[in-house]
Amino acid sequence: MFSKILIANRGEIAVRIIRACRELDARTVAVYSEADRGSLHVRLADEAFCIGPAPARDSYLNIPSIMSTAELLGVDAIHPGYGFLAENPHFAEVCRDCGITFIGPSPEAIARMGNKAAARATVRKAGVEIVPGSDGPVRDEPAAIDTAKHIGYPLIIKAAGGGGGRGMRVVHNREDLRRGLTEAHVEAEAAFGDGAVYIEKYLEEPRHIEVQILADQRGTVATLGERDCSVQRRHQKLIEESPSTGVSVRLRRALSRAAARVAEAVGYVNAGTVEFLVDHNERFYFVEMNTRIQVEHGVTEMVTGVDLVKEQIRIASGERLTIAREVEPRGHVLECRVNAEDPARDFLPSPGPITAWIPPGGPGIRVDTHAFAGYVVPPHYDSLIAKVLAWGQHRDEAIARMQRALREFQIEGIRTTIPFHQEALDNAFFRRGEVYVNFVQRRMDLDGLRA
Ligand code: MV4
Repeated sequence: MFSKILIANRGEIAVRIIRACRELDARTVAVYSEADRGSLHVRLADEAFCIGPAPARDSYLNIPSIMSTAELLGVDAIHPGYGFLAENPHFAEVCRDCGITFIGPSPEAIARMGNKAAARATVRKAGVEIVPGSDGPVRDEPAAIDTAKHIGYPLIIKAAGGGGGRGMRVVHNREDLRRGLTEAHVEAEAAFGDGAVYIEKYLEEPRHIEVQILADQRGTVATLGERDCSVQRRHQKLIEESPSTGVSVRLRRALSRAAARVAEAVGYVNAGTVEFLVDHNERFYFVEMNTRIQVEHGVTEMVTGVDLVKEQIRIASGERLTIAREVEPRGHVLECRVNAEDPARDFLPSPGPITAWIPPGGPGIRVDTHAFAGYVVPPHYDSLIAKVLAWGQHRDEAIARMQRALREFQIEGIRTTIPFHQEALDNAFFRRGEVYVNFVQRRMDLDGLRA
């Protein structure tokens, strides 16, 4: 086991990682920006070091600053959390070159899955179904038109360097396709420094289902069931749950096997998530793989009892997996993301001082947060301030506990997404488990929150 670990992140995930390190008896180094001096991760770590000004590119994305801190303080491993440098193959390589363990997959696996067009090719070769579409990036307009002839409209154009919904556009005919290709290419070049785009058949009303995996250095892959992340708005997930109301025991087994095959195909080591779109006929298609711990990992932890962050660290230190190859869910878990945003004003960010803070508790509730009374939510980073998770023996109990927890949660000084969650949990379609990626847009009336 490592003796000292640097956490190259901030917010609730930095706190979560410090907790795992403590339980594994590893010392911790927090790094922080000038905006995060008073942050909880700084207080909880054994040592803390300021790595630069507030803008992320000067601090949490500043590789030289982070690496010199790591060397100065003599850490043997770095945990990147999610976001920031977590899926940067160059950073993983720099760690390797410095003789510091990157708690994550190899730079090669990150790069392979990071290029979403290359990932499709790899996955298809492994025998897992992908959404029908282009083989790799589209070469030019005639090639795109040819692909469109084979698979038909509507189509979706995606950026190879993107992912998570960034830089996608839906097209309905040949004219759309021409225009969309040019726009997507220009946008992708600007946003990701890679103009490559690929095409898929556009699925109308899928569920977003992702399978959690853990893979150790011996090549053992374990699956830990799925999370349904269909409740999202503009590609920001808001509610996640496990198990999915749309996944039967038979489908879970098929998804799990497919996810394990994907991991094996890239020699994957670490925690990872294989994302699928599932249609109304239980057909499923690989869309991308995330090579990091995810925001919503706690859902799987609560429904399986496995501590994913500790497992990541154990795996990176060379230990073998000791859990079952296919871990089954027990009960039902929901997670609501509490963001410092005003759902009545189109989810406008709402940073600033938190004047009152009373988090919920009691049976079945877990709250992952870095906030507290007196904490000032900085405007520089994403707006997640807490994740409320509720476990129940059945989905109805998990929903009731979540509703109870959200009523208990007292936050003053800033606006939050709690009113959105209360509306969603009351929604008849949600309660029946009828959630697809267009749920928020199609089934919710957010004007009601303006009152
Ligand atoms: C799709 C899709 C429909 N068809 N791909 C969004 C996140 C990214 N990981 C995959 N995403 C999607 N890919 C095909 N072939 C629908 C989504 C999608 C979505 C699309 C438009 C508007 C909102 C969406 C919300 C979730 C997923």
